[in-house]
Amino acid sequence: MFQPFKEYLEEQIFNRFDLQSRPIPAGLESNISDRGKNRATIQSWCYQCSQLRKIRYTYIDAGETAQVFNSVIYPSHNYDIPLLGIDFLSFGKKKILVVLDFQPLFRDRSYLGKYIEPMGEIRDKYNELAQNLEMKFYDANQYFSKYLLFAKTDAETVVNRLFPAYQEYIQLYWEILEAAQPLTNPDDIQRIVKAQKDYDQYSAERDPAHGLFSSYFGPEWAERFLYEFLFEDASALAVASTR
Ligand code: BLA
Repeated sequence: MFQPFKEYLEEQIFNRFDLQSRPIPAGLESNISDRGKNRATIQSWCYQCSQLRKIRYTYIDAGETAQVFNSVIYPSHNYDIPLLGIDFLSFGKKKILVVLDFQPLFRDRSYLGKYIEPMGEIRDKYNELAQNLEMKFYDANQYFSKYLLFAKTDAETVVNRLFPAYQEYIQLYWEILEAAQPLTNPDDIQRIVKAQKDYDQYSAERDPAHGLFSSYFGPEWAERFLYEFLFEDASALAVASTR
């Protein structure tokens, strides 16, 4: 279902950047859960280049039961620009949830004006994908922008509307990256290191996929996948007792 989205992202990053593979901890690159007819596979890829320190994406294929494409692009620490966040989920073909955003690291007006306002024009073309749904796991005011695409939708809309919207958001993301002035002051760079780390901590603690990973691949694998790969700058100790 989301394979063309993965291929588009790959085509973009391979052609635009001088990519190097970024290692994925042993055992976390892929996994297969075989419970009779409910076979599920998960596979992840990770790259880096001078402007982007971590480009990761994951595909879960459980046939009709579940298809997921999830990705986060982390800019290098000398760029203060938002992270690109993608979370497209389809369960049993009927329940399709899509989220796409430039995830802001800061919320002051000048930051939002510079990096989030430009999304508005695209967002306004895709009203049906911006449904103002309530968030149950996350806080919409942390690491989400007001122009995020967030919708419960159907397969036809995924093809006809989400795909062009996705391409436009990604193109705008490259434009913002290209226009961004690299930071040189060590204190400014440290501020980004901390903000990206806080994002990982927040995301690891709230990730609604923990249960999904755990049910397919077991709780130990799920915990490792979250803290050693997806959000590797988060510390697991802080939440060990809450799960
Ligand atoms: C929701 N994301 C979800 C849900 C799952 C995942 C299972 C709950 C769906 C439901 O309501 O039943 C799945 N999350 C994943 C997977 C990975 C993951 C498979 O991290 C990793 C491989 N989530 C992101 C990113 C964004 C994001 C980058 O990982 C930003 C665009 C958003 N996911 C997001 C939001 C929701 C969601 C906003 C709704 C959660 C809520 O209601 O609070």
